[in-house]
Amino acid sequence: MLSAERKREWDDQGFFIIRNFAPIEECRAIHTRVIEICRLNAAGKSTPNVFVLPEKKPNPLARNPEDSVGKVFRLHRDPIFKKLVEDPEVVGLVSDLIGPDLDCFVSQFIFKNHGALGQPWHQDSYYFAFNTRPQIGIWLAVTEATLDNGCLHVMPVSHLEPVHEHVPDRRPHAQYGYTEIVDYDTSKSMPVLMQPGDLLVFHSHLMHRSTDNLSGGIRAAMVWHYARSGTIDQTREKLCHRNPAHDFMKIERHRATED
Ligand SMILES: O=C(O)CCC(=O)C(=O)O
Repeated sequence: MLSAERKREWDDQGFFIIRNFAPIEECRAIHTRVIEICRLNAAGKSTPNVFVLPEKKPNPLARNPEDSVGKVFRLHRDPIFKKLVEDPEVVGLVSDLIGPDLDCFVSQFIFKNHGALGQPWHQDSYYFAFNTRPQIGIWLAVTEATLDNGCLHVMPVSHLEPVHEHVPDRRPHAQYGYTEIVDYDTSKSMPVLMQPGDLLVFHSHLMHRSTDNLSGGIRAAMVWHYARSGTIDQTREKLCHRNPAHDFMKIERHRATED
């Protein structure tokens, strides 16, 4: 399923983009469901397995509960998101990269509301203390992602780097857990401008960041990660804490023709 061109991009750059992967209706349905989860959460009704992380920076334009949410984690057992992470095309591509048996172990909807800070330069593997590598990240644009509203920026070829030291992000209002790479020249990075439904596939050593949302609207994305099945989460042993965002779920394979 992985074309020779995408395989080359993967090997050479550490990522590739699939334009128009998801129809706009699917992006809207995802967004609607996550808003519903935020509103239920604000009313004291939690959704099984899911947790909602407030945005650290107050949003002066906030009207509804979701306007003050940063991220919603552990969505991949909820039916609409399960269907997404088990999408045969994505699973096929990822299988070609890391093997046929996969787990999805983390998923998050990122609101990035007006004014929210971006996430500084990092490698996702820094956060994944596992016994297998790489993990594969999927970043689906739910809204447009622009320079103004805080799109991702990637550093091509940095997937060949080891995991660098990450120092705490000390900006006021930095989101919980943000850390930063400061020992690598990222001046040749490139922005990843996306339309709703575009999808980025990236290596867990690829250095990437996002910038602040300077626009009046939101820049929403659905992000999830795959590891080889049987991967052991060593977060507790190596980092002396549990990562509450991790939730390993075996991916069921569906034929591409099935709905
Ligand atoms: O979408 C963003 O603003 C940052 C996402 C990111 O860097 C990540 O999920 O690792």
